[in-house]
Amino acid sequence: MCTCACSQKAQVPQVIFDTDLGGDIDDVLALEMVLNYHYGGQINLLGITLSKANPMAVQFLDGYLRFSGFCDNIPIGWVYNGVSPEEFYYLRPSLAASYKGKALLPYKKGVETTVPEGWKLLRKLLASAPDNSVELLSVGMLTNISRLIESGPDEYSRLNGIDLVADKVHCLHLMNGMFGENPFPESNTITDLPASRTVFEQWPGKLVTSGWEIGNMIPYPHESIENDFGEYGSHPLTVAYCNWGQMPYDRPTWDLTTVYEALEPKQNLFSYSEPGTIILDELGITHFSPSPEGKHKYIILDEDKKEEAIAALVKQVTKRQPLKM
Ligand SMILES: [Ca+2]
Repeated sequence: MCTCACSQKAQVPQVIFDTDLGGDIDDVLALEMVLNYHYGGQINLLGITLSKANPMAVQFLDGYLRFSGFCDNIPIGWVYNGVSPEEFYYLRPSLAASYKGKALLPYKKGVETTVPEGWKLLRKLLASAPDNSVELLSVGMLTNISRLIESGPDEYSRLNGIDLVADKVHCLHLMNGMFGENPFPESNTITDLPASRTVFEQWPGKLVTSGWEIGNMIPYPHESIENDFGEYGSHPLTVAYCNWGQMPYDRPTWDLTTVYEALEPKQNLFSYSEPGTIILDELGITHFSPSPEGKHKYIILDEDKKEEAIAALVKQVTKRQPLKM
């Protein structure tokens, strides 16, 4: 049965989720969080764009949306000619999985059908959104976001990318960079470094990022994977998780922290740095310069809030579970 979270659409945050689903497993958990917020009517999910350049990512996402009851209600865009086509571990086995004789991911869309360019879909969705209304979340490489802000006027908007996001996006929320002592190039930053540098240098509005160190502080408990999603094999999240690594393992919650920071109303789990400017150097190392007029912030988690953070993320990931099959 298809689901449409149609009520109170105008009163809740308008959200676009950009993900490199198909790489690390935390994207699947973050996707489940976003869908649960949408299902619960707490957000209006306008669309999802994929920055993972493997075509099976489209099939996985489309199948996952159908498994979750959303059918064709949520537009999908894909990063054509992206930087990371590697297959990695869970796309193929998840797409091949079945439960009680039915495909677990009953996809209909693939890149050979009519899946638009990620940046083009972003332009379309932003053009029709109210001014200053969109929370734009990106938890992967910034290829789609970079292409968006470098785009020119088109059939959707007379504005160029910079002016379009300045008008429509309330805040850009990222999982990107690393703050604190001994920083190293963070994976999302370095995998498409030109795109990352373009976004940090040219994004015209507010930008909040969750650095590598935040998600790394909060391991997702494997017990939740084992216990909260029904019988093993009945949910694509658990099939993907168990194919990404050797169970039992507790994966850091990098992408989940971005979703929680962006979408949890009045969240006081994380605190924020002072305002400033984030710069990525030519090696992909993150540098932060505080300044009162700066538009960038990064999030901070106090050591004594770690357990609270784990519980909060698990609660949102498992909100709809177990599904009735
Ligand atoms: Ca990711």
